[in-house]
Amino acid sequence: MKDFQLYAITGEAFHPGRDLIEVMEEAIRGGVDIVQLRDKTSSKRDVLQKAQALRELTKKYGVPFIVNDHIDVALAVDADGIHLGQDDLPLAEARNIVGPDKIIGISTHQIEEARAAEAEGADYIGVGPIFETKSKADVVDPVTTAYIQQVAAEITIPFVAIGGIKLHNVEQVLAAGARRICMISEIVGATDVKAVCEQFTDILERHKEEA
Ligand code: TZP
Ligand code: MG
Repeated sequence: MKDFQLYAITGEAFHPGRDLIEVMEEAIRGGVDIVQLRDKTSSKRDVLQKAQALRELTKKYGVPFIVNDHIDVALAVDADGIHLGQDDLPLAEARNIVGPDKIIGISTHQIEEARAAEAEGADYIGVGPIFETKSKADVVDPVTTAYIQQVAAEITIPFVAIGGIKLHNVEQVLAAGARRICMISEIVGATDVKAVCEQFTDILERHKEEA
């Protein structure tokens, strides 16, 4: 898959009164280089409609588009991939459905899950929640930056750190070995979405130069 560093997940609850596509376009213009539609409450039909609009937007900017949970919606809109949790369809079954060319990302919370995802052919893994987050229901306890260090030392597929990442703590995440970061609230809940993404992009680029 095309590499990425700044991953934005949708979270419409964080921008009441603002249009989903407008917010995500600002994020992309600020440097977001992969977008995920995550919607745990809307009807399938509404998720499909949002996915269609986001597919159009991401295609315009050449940014990969991932759909959380809904494999059927991902296929219907020709998304670039899907993101699955530990309780979703097993990777092998999902791979059978989407075929070899789609990106499959898996959320992991411990090194055993990361090893399994790598062995089973995931394209990338999520590593988190690093810090406390209010953006996910029934979330497990923070795994802390110690889990980033473990994954960085052992796992060879791309991994993205997620969960409670903010401008004020992102340096800890990068110092632990993460090169890709993923956020909901800090990005889509920002007053100036583009400016926040530009700041994250600058931090990531600076870190690359120092590495
Ligand atoms: N998976 C692990 S933590 C999380 C998800 C979807 C929520 C991340 O949201 P935020 O607002 O960046 O903490
Ligand atoms: Mg899921």
